[in-house]
Amino acid sequence: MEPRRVHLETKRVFTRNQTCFFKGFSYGDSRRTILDTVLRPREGPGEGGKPVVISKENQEKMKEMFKINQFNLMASEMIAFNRTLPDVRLEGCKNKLYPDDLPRTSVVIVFHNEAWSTLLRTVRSVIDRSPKSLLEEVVLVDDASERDFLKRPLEQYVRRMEVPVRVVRMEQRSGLIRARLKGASLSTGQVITFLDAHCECTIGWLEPLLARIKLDRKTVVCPIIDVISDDTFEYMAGSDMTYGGFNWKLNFRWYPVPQREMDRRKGDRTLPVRTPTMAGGLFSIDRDYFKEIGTYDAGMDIWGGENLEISFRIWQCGGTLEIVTCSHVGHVFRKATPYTFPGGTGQIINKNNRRLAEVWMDQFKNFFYIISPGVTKVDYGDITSRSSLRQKLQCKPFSWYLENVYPDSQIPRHYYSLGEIRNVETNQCLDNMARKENEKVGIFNCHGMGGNQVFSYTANKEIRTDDLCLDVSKLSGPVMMLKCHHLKGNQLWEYDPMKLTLIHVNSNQCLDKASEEDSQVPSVRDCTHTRSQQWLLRNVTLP
Ligand code: UD2
Ligand code: MN
Repeated sequence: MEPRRVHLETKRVFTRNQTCFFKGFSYGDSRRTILDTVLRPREGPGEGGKPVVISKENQEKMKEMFKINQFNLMASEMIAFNRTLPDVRLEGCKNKLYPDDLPRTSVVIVFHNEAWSTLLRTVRSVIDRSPKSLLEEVVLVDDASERDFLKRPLEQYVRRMEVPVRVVRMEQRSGLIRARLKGASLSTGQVITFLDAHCECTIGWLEPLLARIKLDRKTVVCPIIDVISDDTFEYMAGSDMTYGGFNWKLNFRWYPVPQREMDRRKGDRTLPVRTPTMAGGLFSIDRDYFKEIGTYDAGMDIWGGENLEISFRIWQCGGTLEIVTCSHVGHVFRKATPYTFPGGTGQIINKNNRRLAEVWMDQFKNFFYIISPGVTKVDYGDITSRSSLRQKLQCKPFSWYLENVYPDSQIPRHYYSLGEIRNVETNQCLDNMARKENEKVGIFNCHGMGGNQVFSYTANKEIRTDDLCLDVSKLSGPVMMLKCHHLKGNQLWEYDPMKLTLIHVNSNQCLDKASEEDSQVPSVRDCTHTRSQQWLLRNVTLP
């Protein structure tokens, strides 16, 4: 998963906390931390969320240690478990008042080979920054870790904490999905809050989450996920202007909150954002509702897919999924996974994704299948119980979700074609060449295998490959691949099914075969209606 774009807030934390405290607002047990901060501003490494600097002589050791968890373990070990953090909330969040009788929550944290310091800092921050009256317990689920310090030493350590902290063990490596199911089933709070094992909760994180659930038990809520740097452990506020989506490959992605959602909230950024998907790791849900909508798909292994699966399910089966912008929790985003995927990373993630596509996405699963060649060969096991769950709950079709929840989705609700775009003269196909955003689209011999040669000509007259759209901003090109903006403009193409031309409307030029200068990119030229400007939009059939 990629970290969301971050914006830095100035760190006026101490004065802000002080003001809040003396105004007498209730912050529960975080008061102790506030008092500490006010009376003795702490100076240690990482305090106030500042980055940790590792000395020159320790750089080699630091790099070695990084490999253990794929984050700067040395930095993490230097930081206090109860380090102070900036109050990154919007001003309008700081004096909101919440009902006294909020439901209590259990916090379930699953881990496999987590570092001691990140795990304990997660637990500490939960306990220090949650009002005791709202925190039922913390349940730590050890997914068959292979590190001795996570066995008895962990149990002994957490026994001394002021809130019950239970450690339960999976008998064998099960993956985060089944580990969370076990933690949920053994916990007792009215609400279940899931967190990853390398998080830090900030002041006031819990009340706004629970308040939404109290208002409507079918609302599932996520905090804004702030970024704890994997390099320095610096704490950086996440943006309230992005929400959760996904691309054709079924990767979770952050996208800008669209105007319609800003309008619905009348521009008030302190109100919760309705989000099409959740990142997966951090959310609160009413226990009975979690059960009612079918918890998780226990047929999913290790990692991946469960976040989109529960998101689709919540929306399609009558619930609501929100990002509560007044709640901030930090998470260490990593660039690589530190642990094994028994059976192969691709195999497992593809299996999980196939299960969610088969159960929830109806015919739109083809976008996933066609852009991921070979994935249809992956066995996804038995899904009958999940399909009958969908039946039983009378969940709405995926097209309803696209129409009503995610109209700005990367998967178009309506489209003319999904497949290759072939040049009549050269018989070559448009090809994204595995290039990235802001690069030129390519052209290459057609291979008929989908993947990089899959484009969709949508009802909005965009030519898309995944979340990128063909875009021309200069006369005579080049044709670039930019994030689709849904505003037509330079991304508007008119296909003439008789003449077979693809006209770029803004420049009034035609898509043409490769130019002399570069044989691997298509060109745009004045329309001459020659064969090199004719294109066949073919629906590729799945293997
Ligand atoms: C994100 C989510 C994560 C999960 C995942 C998709 C956030 C911040 N994180 O990936 O919660 O939804 O997407 O599946 O939204 N773990 C186990 N057993 C395993 C593997 C992992 O217990 O076999 C634990 C792991 O120690 C961690 C949690 O599951 O506490 C999530 O794993 P991750 O941190 O590697 O996932 P992340 O943040 O990349
Ligand atoms: Mn994580």
